[in-house]
Amino acid sequence: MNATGFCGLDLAHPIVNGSGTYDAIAARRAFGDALLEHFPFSAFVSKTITLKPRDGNPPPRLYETPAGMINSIGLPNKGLDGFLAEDLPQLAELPVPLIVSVMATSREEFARLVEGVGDRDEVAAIELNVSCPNVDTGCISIGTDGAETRALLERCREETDLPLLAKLSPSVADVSAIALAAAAGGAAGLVLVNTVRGMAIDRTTLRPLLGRGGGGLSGPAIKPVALHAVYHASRATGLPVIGMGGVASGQDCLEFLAAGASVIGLGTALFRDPSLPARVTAELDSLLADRGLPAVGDCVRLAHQPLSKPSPQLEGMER
Ligand code: RRO
Repeated sequence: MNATGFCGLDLAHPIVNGSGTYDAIAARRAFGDALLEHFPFSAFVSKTITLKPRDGNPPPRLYETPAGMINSIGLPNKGLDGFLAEDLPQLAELPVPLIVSVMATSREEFARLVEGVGDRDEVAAIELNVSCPNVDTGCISIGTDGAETRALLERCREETDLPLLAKLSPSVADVSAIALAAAAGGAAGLVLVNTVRGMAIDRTTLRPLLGRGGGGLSGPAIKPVALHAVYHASRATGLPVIGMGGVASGQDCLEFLAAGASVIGLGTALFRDPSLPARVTAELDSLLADRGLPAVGDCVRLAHQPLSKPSPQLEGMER
């Protein structure tokens, strides 16, 4: 097991879930206490919550593409009060740190969410989702604007001492600029990337296939986009990063670590293979051991080393 640190959290290994891709409460119902004994992630990230309850977007909400998935889920959730009363007590029983993901349509609404979640001992960090592609107002319109992103972080910092993580969209002109703005506002870490804006057309009706029109593309199709964002945002800010986007193997994890992530999120591939976290964690352990890298931290940002000075860990290895 490759223990790692992230924004002051001690994690048993570097594999977590991407927000909204693993329902730990349903899994606990299905597997009982066995889930707690063998919990697959080193921290748990909640589904993004909003201030008021939401039903989500009209169906269809999911569409499988040749190399991924497009979703238009639209944040169905119980709202802050429902989350605190019903979900938080159950999530607090998980044997790992809890990261609560929040999204709002304005700075003040974000601040109210951070205030509501931030004074709960059960919560280890808060993810500010400024990158959901499936709502009309706020959120991604904040996260595509550096000044708005910085102001949001500054405002939310007033409400909590917990680490604030900015979850950013790759659907921007310059993700490093947004990442720098988040850092300037006081983000402790970054979560990269949310889904890429996308669309599917029904082959018969030739109308948009998803209920709301567009959606967010995830899965193997976006791995290169995600690696690019992690590499550049990590390089620009030096902040710790949770990297995600198409991760389905230990090798994928290694690449994200080299690009600059210190923690890796699993998402779309979990829907196909619920046993993925254990496999990926074991694969990563053995890949790091093969390369003589005793700790996850030894691999983080290896890709940032200048070309003229190859990493000693690569000597004697096939390229
Ligand atoms: O719920 C969603 O539709 C959703 C969210 Br909150 C998000 O952050 N990213 C995404 O692809 N879908």
